[in-house]
This record gives sequence, structure tokens and C-alpha cells, in this order.
Amino acid sequence: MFKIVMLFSIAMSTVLLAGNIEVKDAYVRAVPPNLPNSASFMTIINNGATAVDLTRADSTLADTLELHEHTMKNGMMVMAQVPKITIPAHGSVMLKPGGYHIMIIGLKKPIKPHDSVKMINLHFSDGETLTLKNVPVKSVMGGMKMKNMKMNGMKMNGMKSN
Ligand SMILES: [Cu+2]
Repeated sequence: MFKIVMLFSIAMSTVLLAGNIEVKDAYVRAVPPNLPNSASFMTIINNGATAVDLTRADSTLADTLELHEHTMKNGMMVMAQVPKITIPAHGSVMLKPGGYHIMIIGLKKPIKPHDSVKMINLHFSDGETLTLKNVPVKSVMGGMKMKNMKMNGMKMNGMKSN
């Protein structure tokens, strides 16, 4: 089991560097063609001695990219836009389903599993911009449990009310 996990993480590791910031394992969630929104997930590592904020993201993929966070409210999973995602000094933040994510709103074309997204720009508070290139599109639903699928439903409802 350990060996399998190791191989998987090596295969998925694509590390990108700008200043003290490193991004690895970035991917975009595949969505059915009728859904206008998706999300991107990744691990952001800060090798510097001061905290750095991810302040903004953009891409040719969609009109709007927003920084979002999922939280539990009265036992319900809700998501909301956040002004920034802080990566602590000598620390990391994982953007993952059910937590922080980069919301992709108004896809200009459908994204399917095994496609890749040409580029996503990440803008940081230290003035650095990191361009993720050929970000893989992955089907997140496949590996998820029933409980998480319900969360996804709420997520889409949440988007419509925005
Ligand atoms: Cu979101």
C-alpha cells in the first residue's frame, strides 16, 4: 500500500517555483458539459520567512476565477469567496475538495477528464505571479463517497444564488 501511494505522488508531482512560492499537484476538476463552473486544487508551499497571500487568479479558461473556501455552517457545507489565501512562512496550504479552492466561473469551453488547461495565473502579495501551464483535468467525483457528492450538489446551488 505504501509503495502504491509513493508512486502515485511521484507521478503527480509537478513543481513550479516563483520567488519563495512553490505549487505542486495542481489540477482542475472535470465537469459535465452543461455545468458552467469548475474549480482548481493544488498545494501551495511557501519557502520564505514571511507569510505570503494568494490574492488573485486568472485564466483564459473562464471569465472569472475566485478564491473560495468551504466551511461548515449549521451542519451544512457552504462555500464563500475569500479575499486571500494565506500561505504561512515555511508552511503550505492545500487547496482541496471541501476546503480552499480556486473557483472557475463561466467556463468558455467544456473541460473533460484527460484534457489540460493551458494556463492559470496565480498572483501573490509579494508581487510574484506564477503561471501554471497545462494543468491536468481530473475527474474528482470518481473517487468520492456519497457524502461528498451531496456536498457537490450544495456547492452548485450555492453558486446559483450568488
Ligand atoms: Cu467555490
